[in-house]
Amino acid sequence: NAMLYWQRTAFHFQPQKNWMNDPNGPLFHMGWYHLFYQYNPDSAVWGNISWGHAVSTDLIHWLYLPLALLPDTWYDFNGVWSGSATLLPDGTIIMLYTGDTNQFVQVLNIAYPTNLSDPLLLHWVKDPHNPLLLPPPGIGPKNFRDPTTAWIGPDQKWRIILGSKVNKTGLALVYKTKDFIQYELNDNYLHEVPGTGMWECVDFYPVSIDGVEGLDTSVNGPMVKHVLKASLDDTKVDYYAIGKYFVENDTWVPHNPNEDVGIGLRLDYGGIYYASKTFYDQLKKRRIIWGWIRETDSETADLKKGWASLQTIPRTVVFDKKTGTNLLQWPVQEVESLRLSSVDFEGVLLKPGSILPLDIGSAAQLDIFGEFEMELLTSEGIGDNNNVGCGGGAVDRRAMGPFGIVAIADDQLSELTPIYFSISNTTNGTSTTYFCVDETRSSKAPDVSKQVYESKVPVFSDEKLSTRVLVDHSIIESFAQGGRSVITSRVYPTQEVVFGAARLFLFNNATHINIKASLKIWQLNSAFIHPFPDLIQ
Ligand code: DQQ
Repeated sequence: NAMLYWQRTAFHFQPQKNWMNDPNGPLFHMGWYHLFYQYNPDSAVWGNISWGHAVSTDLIHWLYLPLALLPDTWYDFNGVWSGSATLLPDGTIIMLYTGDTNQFVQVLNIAYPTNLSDPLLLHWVKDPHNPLLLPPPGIGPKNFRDPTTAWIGPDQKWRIILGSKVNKTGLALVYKTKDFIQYELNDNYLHEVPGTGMWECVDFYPVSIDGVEGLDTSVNGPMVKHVLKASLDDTKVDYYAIGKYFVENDTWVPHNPNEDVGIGLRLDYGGIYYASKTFYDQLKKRRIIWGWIRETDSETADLKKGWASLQTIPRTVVFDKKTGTNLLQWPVQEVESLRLSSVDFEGVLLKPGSILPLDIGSAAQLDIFGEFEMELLTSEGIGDNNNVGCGGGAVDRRAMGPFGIVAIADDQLSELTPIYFSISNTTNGTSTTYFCVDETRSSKAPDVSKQVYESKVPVFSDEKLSTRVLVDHSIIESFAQGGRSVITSRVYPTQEVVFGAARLFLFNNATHINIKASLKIWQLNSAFIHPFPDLIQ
């Protein structure tokens, strides 16, 4: 079926076939980036969870390797669930992971590569001491999972956190260890937030407030802030907060209690981004974040396609020094190696109520940079609409929005996905900028979930509105203001796009402003993502 074939991506990581979810244990070793992932070897739906494994020298082109870990012992019989890698100073690689036992109890396990001088880390062994930890008193057997990368304190003990909950309070348990076999549980939680429910895939790492480089996980000091991230099981959303880590008692406090973990900032406002995980890339001195993007079509469609889920383009993550309140995420620079020809558009005028095709040929694989300048035509009848946000989508007509890009559209505009800004206006002169993606007309298929995704994005008076958009068949990753806000969405166009061509447009549905748009658009090549030659699964 051509439609299902078209939806497979060209430069996003996905397995050859079957189901994938969380990214696991990312690391860099002897010239290779390793990505492990939750994988069902047998079907395009969740189950039989094993660790898939792939390697890359540039985070873009990938070679599939044989599965790294299988659910083949009593302590992970119901699944080799999520976990993280720690690289020790002596070169040892520690892989901590969650086992779901034959009794459906969540436990902590450890595995190691059998041969550290193998750059591919092909063979993994589970330690005979497994399981290392069972849920402690007061923690339910199904609420104890997803160990982080470890960091070392001044007492030379390593720390890890695991996600859990007590009643409806989401929390992170801290364990200390010297040898990764024996652990002591801290009396204090690292942090807890009432009402947020079970915390999955917690992540905890330092960011520099003055430097440009990423920080290895154990770095601390006055010029460092710590990010705590939790994936909320109840709502399936990844939330983070920035705060201070107190190593004396292993607690963390958010800088802004109103933007605590689970109630404030999100890593991605697309609502289908989950279970993200960072790692420190010691080669290029940067911190990189991976996130799992699920399908929004039906399970029946996934079974027909024979695959489900993607990983995002790996993104660098740094502290936003300008706002001082959020992270900035940006596609790793290696994605630029896929660029082919480019087209520039300078100062394209978009009058109120206009839509304009961009003559760039096919628009299924693109790297788009767009800048938008607003010219107020009249302030007459501009009104006060501070709380409408992204509203009902791109068809809204408001004083200062929406305007932006239309991706994965057909010539007749029967299917289309607008990525846009919309500015709220108040009579007292304050305004809020919203960055949005409208999926409501992205597909004629009846069994696809189609949302309007909304985020608020800080914009300074010396800044133009800017966006970068990566288009790859059924996924669109959109970044605003240098990565202050990110929205990932999935699109499943039907006949016209698939059998004609995907097109790109600009639009301005605002009533009181002209838009001047400047764009640079690259066609992107496909990445090479194949089985490692001569290695049979
Ligand atoms: N996925 C894993 C768990 C984790 C969840 C199981 C998050 O370890 O909590 O596949 O998506």
